[in-house]
Amino acid sequence: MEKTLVILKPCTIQRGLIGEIISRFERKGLQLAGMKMIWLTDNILSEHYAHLKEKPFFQRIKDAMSVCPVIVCCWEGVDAIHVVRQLAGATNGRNAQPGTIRGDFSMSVQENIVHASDSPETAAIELKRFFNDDELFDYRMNNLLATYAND
Ligand code: IDP
Repeated sequence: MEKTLVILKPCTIQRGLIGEIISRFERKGLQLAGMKMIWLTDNILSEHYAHLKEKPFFQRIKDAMSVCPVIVCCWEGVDAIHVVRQLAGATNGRNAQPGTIRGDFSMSVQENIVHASDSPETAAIELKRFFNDDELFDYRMNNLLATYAND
């Protein structure tokens, strides 16, 4: 099992898409291990986007990520990091495949709905960046199919 970080970006909050996007991950069969709303600071954004600090759009993405609070989530499942990246789609919403989150909801590179960790190493670092240990939960999902079989 893997855990991965997803951030619902300010564009998602502003467009009223929170439920729609969370539902994509839920319906896929990922398990929610943690979720909270936070306002990202310049410090945390500089750390989070350090790999882009030489890019001309570095300040612009930091500004865009702090126009309102974001929702950070931890999703868990087999191959969760890869599965969530596949669900998110290509970085540029205009290139992302229809059926992916970015492909269905974004016409932009910057305002592309979600952040998703891109490797096990990054996921471990990013989850620590945004969650304390006691904000992530291990629990068993009820096996509803087994329950239905007894109806
Ligand atoms: P990813 O989010 O698909 O992993 P990264 O290359 O890590 O892509 O870029 C992080 C974020 O920076 C993107 O999700 C996007 O919001 C923003 N970004 C990346 N490239 C550009 C660009 O060329 N112009 C504006 N924003 C960009």
